[in-house]
Amino acid sequence: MSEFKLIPNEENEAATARLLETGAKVGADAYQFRVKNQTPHCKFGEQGICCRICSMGPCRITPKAPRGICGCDAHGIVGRNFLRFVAGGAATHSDHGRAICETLYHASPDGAYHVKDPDKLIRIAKEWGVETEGKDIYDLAHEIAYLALGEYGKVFGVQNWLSRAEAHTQELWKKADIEPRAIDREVSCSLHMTHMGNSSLPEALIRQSLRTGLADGWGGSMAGTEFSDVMFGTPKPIDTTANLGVMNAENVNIVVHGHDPSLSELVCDYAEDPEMIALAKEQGAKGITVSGVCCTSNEVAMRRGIPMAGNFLQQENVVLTGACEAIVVDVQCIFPALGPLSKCFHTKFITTSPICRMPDSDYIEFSVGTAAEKAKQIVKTAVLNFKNRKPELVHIPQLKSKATVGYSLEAIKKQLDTVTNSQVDETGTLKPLVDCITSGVIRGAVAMVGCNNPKVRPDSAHIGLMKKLIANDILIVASGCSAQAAARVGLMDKAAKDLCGDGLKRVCELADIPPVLHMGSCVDISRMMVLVSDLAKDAGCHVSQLPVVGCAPEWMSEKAVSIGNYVVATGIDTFLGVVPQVSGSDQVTNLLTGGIRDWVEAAYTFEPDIDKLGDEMIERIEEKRTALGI
Ligand code: CUV
Ligand code: SF4
Repeated sequence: MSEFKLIPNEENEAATARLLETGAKVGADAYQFRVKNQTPHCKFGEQGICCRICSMGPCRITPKAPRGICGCDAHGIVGRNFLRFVAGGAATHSDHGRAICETLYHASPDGAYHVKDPDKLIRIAKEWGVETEGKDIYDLAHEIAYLALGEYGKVFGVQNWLSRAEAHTQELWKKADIEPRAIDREVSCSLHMTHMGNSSLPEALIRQSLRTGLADGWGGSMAGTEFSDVMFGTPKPIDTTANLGVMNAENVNIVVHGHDPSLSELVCDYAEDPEMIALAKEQGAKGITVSGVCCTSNEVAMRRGIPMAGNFLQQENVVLTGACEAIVVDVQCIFPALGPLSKCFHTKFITTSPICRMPDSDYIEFSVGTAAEKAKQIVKTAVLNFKNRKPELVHIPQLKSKATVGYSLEAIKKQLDTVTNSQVDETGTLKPLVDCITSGVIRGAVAMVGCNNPKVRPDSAHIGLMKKLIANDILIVASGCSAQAAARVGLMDKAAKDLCGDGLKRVCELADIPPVLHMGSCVDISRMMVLVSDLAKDAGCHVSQLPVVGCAPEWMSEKAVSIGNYVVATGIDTFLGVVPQVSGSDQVTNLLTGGIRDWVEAAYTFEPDIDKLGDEMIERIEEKRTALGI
């Protein structure tokens, strides 16, 4: 009998309820209340049939008014809205990637940013046909960073990294005319196509949506992942802890939130500085605890074992503990609510990026040139704020799980090698995994990704699906807030093997891995794209034939839809638990859930019933196995 127990969702929910009691004492607002004020949502918006891209409108489609003033029908309006949604997401991820490239361009041996993984840099240089022999590693870093920045605006040609895809995938992209050109061009072209009086043909709009998604996944996000690894190290398995109990009532608590590791890495560095720790002790604290929220948390957890306080919908909770000296943010997925909320407590809400300016925050602008000095200022501000804490408001829920994280593709290959003791080259092989899948010891794999969303009982879909899948011998790779949902209940504890079917359990024991592998932040879904491509190459089949699917059961952001598009366009069936705002057009819906299969051999399934969603994924995996004859 298994002795291992996950933290039940009820306990997490009780912890949130208790935190909201503290909030009530100080007059704090919270998303749970704002959801009530915003429901029911606008029906036109929900179905995607409101158009406000020109000032003859806004126009809304109804049975009595089937066309906007310009004559655009529901299909054109829904398709344009969808494409704009994708463009927003692709722009966001890719701009994050660009910031990483810029940081690398300024890396220097005596500066704040270094080349920690020179081997990876050299591998990329060889891939891109850049001479490496006899070059200083920093000169090479600057050269590659310059080329990478050029990918955003390259004049002709398509994204460099498309060549990593399996050959058949590349052919499909070419045939469907969705190979992404310059990253910025695809985003810009999407805005152009959706301007008043341009495309209203669903097929053209969805084709561009896929292309723009690919510019993200195989362009901007991949740059974010690869060059973060070059500078901060390629993740390797590392132990950490997760859930709100990682905050420490006796310490100064700094919470990092956002996406760009350039900020959080340095904050972590300074929090370890003896001078800062001494200062914290002078203030009456025992030390300094840095923990994370959202993707920035994934970044520093994977590389340094920094504990994960929570995911997207936990961001208000960390402030509600009354024990957060500073919540330090860079870009993306940050609630503007943190401003007013932090004012109800002693918490400093520190914004740092010109991309993300918010009222009621302390703005400490962070840039490559001033990084070290600003990171120190941020840590110091937090430490000096400890004395302002109101002890009567402090309550940290005592929930904490163990997690092993850091499964980059390189790390997965290495871990598999330890099982087979095979002698492989520096980049390794996925053959042992192929063998496990072929023999049926593992039935397949699911990439669990994306946010949480108050439209779903937070994290219940992530956790429920993962439990069901691993019990059915399906391996999970996870990223983003999905990964954090898993970590905070214990699914990334190696002991969680006890919750698996016999086959997966054996693999977990042999390979010494948890059944849910943490592959990183949302930009790191690019790691998963290379993983499936390599898997297909090693298995000698196409990506679309692999018993592998993608799932974002609680997604909410534009970025998530951009991700969905590149996952599908890479040949992986993708299952969404929150229906995108396209239901107002059967043509667009049919394309996304079926028609695009003719182009990319994969499509979406929308299913808000989470149990059914799980069943359908398992069914799809088994269908693919049958088709392969395994
Ligand atoms: Ni980038 S996009 S809430 S932090 S996964 Fe988390 Fe991940 Fe969604 Fe945002
Ligand atoms: Fe209305 Fe057409 Fe203008 Fe959209 S583009 S707001 S449908 S007139």
